[in-house]
Amino acid sequence: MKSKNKKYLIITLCILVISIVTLVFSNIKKEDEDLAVIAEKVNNTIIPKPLNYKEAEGKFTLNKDTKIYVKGNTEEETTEITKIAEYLKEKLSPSTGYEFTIVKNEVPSGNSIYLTTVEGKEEMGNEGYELTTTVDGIILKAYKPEGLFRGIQTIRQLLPAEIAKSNIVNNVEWSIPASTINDKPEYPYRGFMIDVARHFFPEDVIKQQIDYAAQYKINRLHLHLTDDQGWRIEIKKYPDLTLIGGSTQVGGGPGGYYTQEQFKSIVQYAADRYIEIIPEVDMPGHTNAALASYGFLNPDGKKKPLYTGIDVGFSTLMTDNEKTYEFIEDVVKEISAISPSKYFHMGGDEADSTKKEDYDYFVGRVSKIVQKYGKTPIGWDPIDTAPEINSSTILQNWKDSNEAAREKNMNMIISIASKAYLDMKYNSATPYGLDWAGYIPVETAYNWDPTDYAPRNLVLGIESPLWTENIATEDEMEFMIYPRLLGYSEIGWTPKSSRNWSEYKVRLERQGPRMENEGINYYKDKSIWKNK
Ligand code: TNX
Repeated sequence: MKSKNKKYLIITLCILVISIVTLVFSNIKKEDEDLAVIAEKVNNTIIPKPLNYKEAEGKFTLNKDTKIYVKGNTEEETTEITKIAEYLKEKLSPSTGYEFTIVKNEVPSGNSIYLTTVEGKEEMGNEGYELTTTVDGIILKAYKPEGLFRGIQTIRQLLPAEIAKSNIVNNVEWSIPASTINDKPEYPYRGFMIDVARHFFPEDVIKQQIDYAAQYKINRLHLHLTDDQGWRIEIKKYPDLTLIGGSTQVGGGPGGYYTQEQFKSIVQYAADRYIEIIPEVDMPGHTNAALASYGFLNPDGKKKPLYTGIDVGFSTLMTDNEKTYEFIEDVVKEISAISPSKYFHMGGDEADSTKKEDYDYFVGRVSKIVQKYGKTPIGWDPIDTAPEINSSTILQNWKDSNEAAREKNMNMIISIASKAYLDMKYNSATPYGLDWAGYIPVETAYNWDPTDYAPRNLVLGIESPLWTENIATEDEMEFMIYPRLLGYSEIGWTPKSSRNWSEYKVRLERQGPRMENEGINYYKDKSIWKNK
């Protein structure tokens, strides 16, 4: 080829490559912009994103005469729905200043919010709902009261952000765009976890976090009640577990524990928000607080010293001693009696001081004790690798090592550390938390799916754990949980095919003022909230 021709060819090729690259990039950018426009237009900033949202003409505006009507299929159901109406009223009254009189078993006649299970369709499932807003009012219909509770979270988010304030706000038009929403969750298990063992958080802090999470349709809170640094639940037969084992925490602070009455009160508070509390007693490792409370749990019969550092993997129960199993049975029995959840979490992680064969024997045997008290065991991996563990136990998968669980057809809760851990820092500037599984910026927290790790049919749902080695106050806790929990709630609720980061980001931005008005100390990520 002549050198002149060669030159032309190279120039043409270059132009072609540049054009393709420009085209691709401009398309990506355009897609982002389109999505932002869509989110703007539909006025739908709801998180988690509903399955179906159709906007219509007009709007419904709340005023001082708006009433809440309730009607169930039975008197009992009407009573339950009345409680949900009271909850709604509690959320709408402070900022609007309106009274929202509740009316039972009457047909609503305009200017109303009607909560009903009458004609609620079975295919909606327990948590699904249908929300219709016209100029006359709102009709929220569900198969079960639980679906109504999820639906009122949508109502809250359709109102202006000032609704979340706790004082009266004047000069706001409290309107909702006319629309129809059909909604139900992708997964039945959408949880978060708080480690109250490394740092103790009192009852009122836990209740506050439950109430915050309920607005994003979270339905499980797993409490990590015991670890090396603390035992946080009263066991009547073994008072020293809390008197000694609950007396400190990481860093040497005073620690604390829940009495059984306090635990029951947390369970009830959560149940009123359709959130199930799942108690965890971590074993055979992570047990120093128990070993420090009772000599009989140790090979030499002597109590271990209390521990306030943050190492893991150094403690173990004696797997070959009958006293250990008697102790566990007593503990499981007392907790099961005050915990209505069908699940009991038996830990099983990082038992680095337990030989593998002892670990296998131990978790197999403890899973049977748990079942004896009517509960389904949940365990962290590698519990699935123990031969006696089968599909009647649920794996909480944090390490992407669920091969045995797949072979055994075990259900799984997905909590992959590098995606779902609320204690991982957002970036190098995050003042609290850890980074052993990497940083988890808001986008990374959102941009994954449980089916990246396990087959769809085995996935029960997702859970995001907040470990608290480095998290000591409620403010720090909220900073780590929010806004990432909103993304996790959407991963659990909204089908993968309807989720997209660029569009989600627009909705998330709009949630900022709501969280702010509620007093949540969220991390104001500059890439989302530009002017904060
Ligand atoms: C691993 S994840 C642990 C916890 C730590 C956490 C810190 C798991 C089942 N065990 O003991 O608190 O890492 O991120």
